[in-house]
Amino acid sequence: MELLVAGGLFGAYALPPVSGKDELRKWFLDNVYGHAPLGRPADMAFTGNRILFGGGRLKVDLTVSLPPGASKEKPCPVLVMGDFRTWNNGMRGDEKSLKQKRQQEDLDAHAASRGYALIHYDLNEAAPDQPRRQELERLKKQGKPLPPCPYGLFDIYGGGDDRTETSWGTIRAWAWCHSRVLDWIETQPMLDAKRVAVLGHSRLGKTALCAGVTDGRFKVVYSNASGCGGAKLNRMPLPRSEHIGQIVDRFPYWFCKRFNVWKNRDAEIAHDQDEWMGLIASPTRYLYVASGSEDHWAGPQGEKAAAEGAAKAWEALGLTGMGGHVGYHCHKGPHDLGVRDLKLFLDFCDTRL
Ligand code: GTR
Repeated sequence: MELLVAGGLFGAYALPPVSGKDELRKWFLDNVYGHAPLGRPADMAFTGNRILFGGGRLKVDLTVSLPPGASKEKPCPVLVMGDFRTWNNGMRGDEKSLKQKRQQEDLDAHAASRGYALIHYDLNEAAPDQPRRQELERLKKQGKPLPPCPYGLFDIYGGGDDRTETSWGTIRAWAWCHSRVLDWIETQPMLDAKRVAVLGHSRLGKTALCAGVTDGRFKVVYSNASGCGGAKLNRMPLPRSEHIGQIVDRFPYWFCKRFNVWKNRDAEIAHDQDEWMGLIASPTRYLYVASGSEDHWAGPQGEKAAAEGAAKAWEALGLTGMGGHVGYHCHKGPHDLGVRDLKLFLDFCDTRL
């Protein structure tokens, strides 16, 4: 068959289209995000709101905001997200970082006022938002001794220097870490581990989708302005939006190496992001997608069309897609996740989570 021929239509490494849920998930992990090398690690431990990996060599601290009146008798639903400190490779004292911090605090307060716990954390602690070499240079410049795992989870579980074509990229590693947060939630009596939503904005929206597809314990999955590699259709011609070539050139470490095969071939990619999100479909699970009307880089039309495409996976199960198991809104304005978005998302969750 033509698609299997090395160097043929789909290139030497790209895998041909597949059918079947497991095969499809594998296709996306092989071609786009890479595979996590393990599930729940034996060397993980919890202490307070801290997750320790590799026998304590790496720590991830969770910020937990609880709604008033949360108790063991009435455990509350939970929202998990990577927080805005992930931008710029961590918080700095500059105005942009401070604005992101305030934005996160507003989200925490709104979630609490609606009866939801919100857990967020700096994903740089799990895997720095930088290529390895740059991260090491950054740390060396600080003049302090290097931490035990300067490149986070990759230094403990592999896939850094020894990266293969299909090793996990940073988005997959972050999504894996969201699953470990869910492991932690399962130990917390005030939190209802059966009612957990995973969400995120932009690169963290791509991450939320990856967590939702790879871990069926997340009941609701919300991508906000995730664009290319997230909720946007690659095949839809949207000249002002980000394309695969641009994202792999700027952020090669977010994806597996093999994603390069699809560079400048967006229109012919074997499977598109509606199929990726459709993998979340089940009678008990829900998808929510949001965009910004002026966010041309993320491609709002491509995100809406992908949500509609994904909704067909629920319809195939005899369920209502859009407006039922799948929600969508587009705020007027730019690339952003604000209280106005969280409000609409929680309206969706109130009757589903
Ligand atoms: C952009 C990138 C996008 C997007 C965004 C973000 O520079 O091109 O894919 O995810 O960053 O995370 O803010």
